[in-house]
Amino acid sequence: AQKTVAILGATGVVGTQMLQCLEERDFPVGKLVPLASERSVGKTVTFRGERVPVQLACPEAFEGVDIVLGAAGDAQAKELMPEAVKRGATCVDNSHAFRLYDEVPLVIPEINAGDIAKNQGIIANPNCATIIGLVPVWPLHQEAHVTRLIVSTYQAASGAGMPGLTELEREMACVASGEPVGQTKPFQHQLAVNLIPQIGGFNEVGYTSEEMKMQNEGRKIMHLPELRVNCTCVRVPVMRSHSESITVEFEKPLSPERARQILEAAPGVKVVDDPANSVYPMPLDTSDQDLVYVGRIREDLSAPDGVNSLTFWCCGDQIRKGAATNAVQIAEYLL
Ligand code: 2RA
Repeated sequence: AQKTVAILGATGVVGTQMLQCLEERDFPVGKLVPLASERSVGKTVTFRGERVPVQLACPEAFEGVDIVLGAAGDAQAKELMPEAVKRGATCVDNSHAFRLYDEVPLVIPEINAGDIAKNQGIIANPNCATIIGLVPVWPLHQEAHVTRLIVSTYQAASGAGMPGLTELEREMACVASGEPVGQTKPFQHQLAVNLIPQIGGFNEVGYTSEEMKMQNEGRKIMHLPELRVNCTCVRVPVMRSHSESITVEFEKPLSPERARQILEAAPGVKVVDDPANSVYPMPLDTSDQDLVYVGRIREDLSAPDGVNSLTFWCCGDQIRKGAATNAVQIAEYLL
């Protein structure tokens, strides 16, 4: 049956991508309700070739809405998602606001689609780096039981939304022309020809909020409360794909060859791994598509005797599988 679908944050990078995913996946949208803040009211979005006016995001806007795709920040999600649920909608929210609430399923469909049915009106979309890292980890876990992850992420500017994309483009132009970069918002420092080892704020033991998401969300999604995670999240001068170097410790032995075999059959994964010919995942190849590319699959030479450990490299589109596509895939389970 056709659904009335609202997109909260319809004019942002993720909201715009959600529209494109709904079209591509032929989602049964009977009526589209694009919602945004005051400054975007009056704009239009294009959906199935038609221009649809953007409405003000407010509680009343959710009257008659069946499904809400949330692409707004934590504060607006916290204020408006419960209002939408009150009016009978089911929400798939991409903000961090509800991800760790016990009553809110946190879902990557390739891993825990079964949790969707437990929702009480809100289903949370995980953080982009969590999604891109766990899509390949999960099938390996199913065979060899993961106990520990050591992750370094190389996160694209798009993670900071349109402001991140436009700032990196601006800075690259400055560097090319020899002009001083000047301000660096939304980043703490200049990103062009640089790396910034900070995404979010630091906690009292020196980890950022982004790094703690990998541990806290990973435990909830994979139902592994004992999972041990050490994560370092770095902002890199790349437009829209996140990359991750992941070392996985397992209870049982798992060879690189067997891991490659498992990943070649895994949902949402594409194995791109021929180092002898310099073939491996790269952001230039993974942008604007929905699969997580995995390569550099190899034994962890540093593993102590008796510890089963593998290392691999993966890349995925942060705006698509890292946010919009994953949310629409969850919404497909609500039909
Ligand atoms: C980032 N994961 O990359 C955060 C939010 N998208 O900035």
